[in-house]
Amino acid sequence: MSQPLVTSIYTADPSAHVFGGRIYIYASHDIDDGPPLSDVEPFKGSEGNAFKMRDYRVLSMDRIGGEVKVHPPALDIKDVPWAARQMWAPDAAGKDGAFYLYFPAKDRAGAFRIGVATSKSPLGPFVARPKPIKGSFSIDPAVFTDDDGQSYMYFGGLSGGQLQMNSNGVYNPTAPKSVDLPKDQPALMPKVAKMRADMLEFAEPPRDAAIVDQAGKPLLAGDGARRYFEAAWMHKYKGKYYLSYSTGTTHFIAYAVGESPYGPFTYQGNVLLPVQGWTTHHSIVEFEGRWWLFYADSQLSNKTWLRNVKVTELFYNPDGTIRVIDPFVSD
Ligand code: FUB
Repeated sequence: MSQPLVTSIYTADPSAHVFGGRIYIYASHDIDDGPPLSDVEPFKGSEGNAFKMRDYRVLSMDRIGGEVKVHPPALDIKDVPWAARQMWAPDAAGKDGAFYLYFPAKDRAGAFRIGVATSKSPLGPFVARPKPIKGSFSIDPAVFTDDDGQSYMYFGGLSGGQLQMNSNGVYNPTAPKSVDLPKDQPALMPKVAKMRADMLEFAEPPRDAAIVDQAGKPLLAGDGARRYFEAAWMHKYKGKYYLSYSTGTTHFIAYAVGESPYGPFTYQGNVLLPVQGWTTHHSIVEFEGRWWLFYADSQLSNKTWLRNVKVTELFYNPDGTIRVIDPFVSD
């Protein structure tokens, strides 16, 4: 069983990247800040209220197994003009010597939006743009840059992540609170949008990144063990696009493979079996010719909202499928 990478603070939702030969992990910074936020206006209907994060901390290391440095706050909610609360799972990207931190937070109306902050260093401090990305909503941004230099953002999360409140791209806080659409309808899909060359805005309206079964049919809302819930991540392996994600209520990290960054993505199976705690969130990154799964569980606190990030090696089978990882079994 992998052990927490750091124990001095609680961290979750690790998005790992290699910049200049060093591994950087952009994580949620979990805090124990009293009881869950109350279910009152303007936040009525929101869930995930125990996750009250207010800043981001970056972890870094020069190799897997090496010393893990915990860096000072990279971005604090007080320095984000539009954000009111709940800085959830972030991601980062680097381009032409600049670094971009992407993050969801609730605005003053209680709607999750996705912001971007910039820095000359992968460690920050990052300076937030005054407004969220136009046309952004929901949570869990993951920015993938293809071999041709074009970047795409994948995002969205059900339930407390509000994907079901944004079905037309317009925030509707009175949308049914139920996690899923009717069971026999196609599930809500993660969203994908091309990023503008300056990495600060979408270059197009977000569209569905369809996850389909082997027959090419969209996964259904009632297919809880396979349908998308939150925590999208994109990586490329041998020319194919691997979209991995959390199934939320059933606690798997699953994956689906496509021929284009837009999909459709055909469901393949699981990457990671359920971890300790309710949430599961990951990233997959290549470092020096080996592949690594960064993930989080609640080993240190035994509380679902106080998590710790971990890493374990990920292996492909010769046919390109991923060997399933059981977090409670060491190799
Ligand atoms: O950390 C808060 C939320 O929990 C994330 O945004 C989700 O992916 C889940 O891990």
